[in-house]
Parts: sequence; structure tokens; C-alpha cells
Amino acid sequence: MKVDDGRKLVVNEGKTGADVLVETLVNAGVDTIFGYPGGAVLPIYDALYRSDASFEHILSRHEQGSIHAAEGYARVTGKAGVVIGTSGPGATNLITGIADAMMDSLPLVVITGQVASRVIGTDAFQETDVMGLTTPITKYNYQVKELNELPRVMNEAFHIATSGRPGPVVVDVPKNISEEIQVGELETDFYLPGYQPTTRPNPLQIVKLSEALERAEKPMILAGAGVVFAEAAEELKLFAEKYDIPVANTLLGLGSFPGTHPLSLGMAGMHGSYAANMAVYESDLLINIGARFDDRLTGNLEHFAPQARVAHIDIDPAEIGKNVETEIPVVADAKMALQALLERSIDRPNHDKWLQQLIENKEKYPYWYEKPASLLSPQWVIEQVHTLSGGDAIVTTDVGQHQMWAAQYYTFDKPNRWVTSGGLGTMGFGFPSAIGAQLGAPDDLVVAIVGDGGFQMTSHELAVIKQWNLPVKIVIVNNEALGMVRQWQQSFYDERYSESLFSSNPDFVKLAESYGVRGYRVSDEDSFISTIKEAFAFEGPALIDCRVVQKECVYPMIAPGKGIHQMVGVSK
Ligand SMILES: Cc1ncc(C[n+]2csc(CCOP(=O)(O)OP(=O)(O)O)c2C)c(N)n1
Ligand SMILES: [Mg+2]
Repeated sequence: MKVDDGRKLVVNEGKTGADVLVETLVNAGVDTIFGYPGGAVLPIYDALYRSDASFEHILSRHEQGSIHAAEGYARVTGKAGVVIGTSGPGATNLITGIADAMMDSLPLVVITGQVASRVIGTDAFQETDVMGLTTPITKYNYQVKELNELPRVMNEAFHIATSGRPGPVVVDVPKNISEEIQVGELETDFYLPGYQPTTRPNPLQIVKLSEALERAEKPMILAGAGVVFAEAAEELKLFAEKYDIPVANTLLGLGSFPGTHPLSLGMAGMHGSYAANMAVYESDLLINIGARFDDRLTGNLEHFAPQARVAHIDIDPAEIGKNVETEIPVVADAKMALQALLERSIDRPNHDKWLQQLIENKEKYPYWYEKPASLLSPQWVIEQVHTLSGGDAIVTTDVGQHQMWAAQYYTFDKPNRWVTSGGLGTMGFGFPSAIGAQLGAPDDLVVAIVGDGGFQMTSHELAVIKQWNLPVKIVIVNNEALGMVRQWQQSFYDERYSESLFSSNPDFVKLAESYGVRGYRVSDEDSFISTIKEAFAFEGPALIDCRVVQKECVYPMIAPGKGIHQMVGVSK
């Protein structure tokens, strides 16, 4: 079977629809598939078994593991993550990951098996309405109606997932179509007249932005994940340096601008730095590049950037003006917009005073913590992971306090090295996403920084790192609590710790060992350092259970309902 002239798929006699599907994956350049078999995808798994394609199939131990791994893979490679799941419970187990990818704009092609076409709608065994379930949480979804359209649909799926603002695309394939024997030519070409993402900026808008910069005394940039997706980190750096504009990052935008750069203000938002948030509050020109003004970033909108003219560069026009009134919209790919801005010569007024003020804030109000009398400090743990990995690891996280500390204390200097669930805030994401990240970047050190709560949601994927001998290092920030919930109960619910303290955590070391994975437990600084060094030097997977103090809180913080300038816990 081969594609001739890129338009028709020539299928030899005896090939099934499933063979055709596998061939479309080969043609799309797929090297890794994440999945889990079942009745409705048996023909597809049979085709994978018979195929001589060179890609690997990674069998997770729960479909949620497959899809988060695909997300981690997509995040570090920029390529589409490919997932296969069966109908019914297979598909519903994928739902959280699909929603997660939608919120964080990750390109996925998710292939779900479906019951045979003739029984769709009869509550057949393992039937679920995948189209109905996934319509609000996908960039696009398809149910294949006939074999002839399968290659075209798959081509479109890859195109839609990876172009414009990336996102997940579901392709629901009824079993009869995978089983059907096809002879002859199939349509592969596609035409999507209603889908033409704008990538080139409107020159007039670039002029407006330049003019705004010429008048601004307190300009700043807010850089989001869109900069990473557009591979525009270099252009962002050139632009910020050319005009001395300070840069704050969103949670997902960390790494799009070097965290150690003198113009970096660090992260803005609920647990961002005082310097970044005050810059937003006082700025007179806020240039948002590829961020979506999420509510955890803005705090109370009434107090968000009250003095600023807002410019917003985004490839998705639906984001512009959604949460924050925008004076200068630029619908474009971030790289192209920055290139257009770099081509202009802008005569900006002197804003040294502004820069001086921000640098002072940065120096005066850094992130801070106090060491506990016993056990480890969670912030110190992250700082050490940063130091001992040379600041160059790919870091994945789960969701909770450890995630925020990782964002604060692991300073990212490069893009595509930070993998976290931002929009959906999905516990259980951290460890499986590290599996996908490691497969996408086999030569890099991948560290999964996870909470003791979140890790227990997907710890079964230990079987996968053992099976493939993936050298992922799992650092459990173990506070024997659902720490972020505990923190909110401490601060806003009079210390009523309802269901947030664990009294029966497993022995994580034994758990790792039961899968054949090395496990360590550390509770003091010296053994932490020597253990991490040993684990990082070891060529296989390892888990380190770090016993940290329980009653620690993430600071500084913008409390719910408060404005970006009303941070608490800014200093000791
Ligand atoms: C699937 C899911 N369920 C519930 C939550 C709500 N939640 C947010 S943080 C958190 C606590 C996480 O605990 P842990 O993984 O131990 O991390 P820690 O905050 O202690 O660092 C919970 C329950 C969530 N984000 N995701
Ligand atoms: Mg915890």
C-alpha cells in the first residue's frame, strides 16, 4: 500500500480499513502511539500487529495514562500525540485528557473505536456517544461514515490538530469500517474552506502596536504558551532586548523567555511574583503574546492592568477581548507578529525609571520560604532539583502546591521543557506526561515532580517505565496531604481540614519496587542531595519519595476575588 502523487491511497487487495488507518499514521510520520486495546479496536490492533511500520505502540495501564503521555509527547516535540482507545469505557477514560489538551492547546489525534455502524444508537455493548461527549472538548471531531473517507479524515485530523491554535481532534471509527476489505483507490486529498487560520499579522495593527510602544512609559510583555507553540522564543528575546521591555510569563508560558534574563519578571498570576503582578498593575502598555488572560492569571478583572492600553497577539481570534478589553488586537502567529515588529524601528521613550522600579521589586520581594525544623522544605526540594539537573531538565508536574513551587523555583531558560496541566488542572497528569515527554525527548533528563495525592491517581503507569526502561525520575513531594486543598482550608475555611489529610498513603518505595523500579525515601537534606545525584546518574527509572513538611503554604498569593495588586505573603 502506498500513496501515489499525494492524492490517492493505492490499497492492495485484502487490506482492511484498519490497515488503511495504520497506513495513514505511517504517512503522517507518526513514530509513537499511545493506546489500549478492546473489542471495537481489535481490527486496528490486529493491523498494528501485522504492520511492518517502525513506530512503537506504548501500552498504558489505564487510558488516562495513554492520553496524558500523548500530551507530554506533544508538548515537548510540537508534533501531534496519537492515542487509540476502544469504544465505551475506553473512550470515556480518555475524556479528561481530551479536555485537558483542549484547555492547554495541545495537538492530539485521538482514535476511538466505535460499535458497528448498524447498531449505533441501540445502546449496543460498549457503545457511548463519543461525538456528543467530545464535541465541547475537541477542536474538531469526526465519526467515519464510510471507508472511502478514512484517509481524508485522518489527514484532516492531523492538519487541524497541529495548525493554527493546536488542539485535540477525535476520530471515531466504527468497527465495521476497520474490518471492511477495500480494493481500489481512496480519497486522501482534503479541502477545508471554513478552516483557514490567520497567521500573518495585519500590517496596520503592527503599526498601531509600534505607535503605542512609542508613547508608552511603562510597557511590558506577558508571554504565554502561544510563544512556545509558534517557536518564537528567539524573536521574543530579540524584541524584548531591542526595546528593553520587561517580560512576565504565564504558568504555561514559562520558558518562552529565559527566567534568568535581567528583563524577566518571572511568573504572573495567583502564585506569581510580586514584581510581575505589580508590573501588570502599573503598566501603561500591556502586550500579551499568546496568552489567554485566564482568571488565575488576572485575578479580579476590575483591578487588572487598570492603566494599561492592552495589545493582544493571538492566533485564535476568539481569545481577543474574551476576558480583557483589548485596544490593539493582532490575530497572527506569534513568530510572524514578532518578526513584523522587529522589522520596524520604533522610537521608544526612555523608560529607565520603570525598569529600575521593577528590578527593585524583583530584588526586594523574591519568592521566600523558611526551613522547617524537621523533614524537608518543599521549596528547597525544587531548588535542589533545579541545581542538580543543571537547570536543563524537562520537568512535568501534577497539580497542587508542588506544581506552583515547581513553577516558582525551577527557573526555565528554554521553551518546551515545562509540561504541566494549566487550564484544566488535572491531578494524575504529571507522571504519565513524563512518559510521553521521555519518549519524545529520549536523550533528555525528564523529572516528574508530583504530589502524593496526584501520583496515586496514575501510579500504575510505573509498569510502563519498567517495561520500556524509560529513565524518568519521579520526585514525590510527599506532604501526606492534598496540600493545595489543605492550604485553602487553612486560609479560607478556618482550618477545617475536611478530607484533605492522608493517613494511609502507600509505601511508595515498595510500590516502585513491586513494579521493578528503584525506590528511595529521603527526609533530610544530606540524603536528599546524595540520593538525587545517584538517581539522576542512574540510567533507568527511579522514584524518590521526599518527605516534606505538611503545613507549608504557597506564597505569595492573590486570594480569590482579589486584584492582582493585592497579594498576600509577599515577604516573611
Ligand atoms: C482530578 C482532580 N481532582 C481534584 C482536584 C482538586 N485538587 C487540586 S490540588 C489538589 C491536591 C493535590 O494534592 P497532591 O497531589 O498531594 O499535591 P500537593 O498539593 O499536596 O502538592 C486537589 C485535590 C484536581 N485538581 N484534579
Ligand atoms: Mg500532597
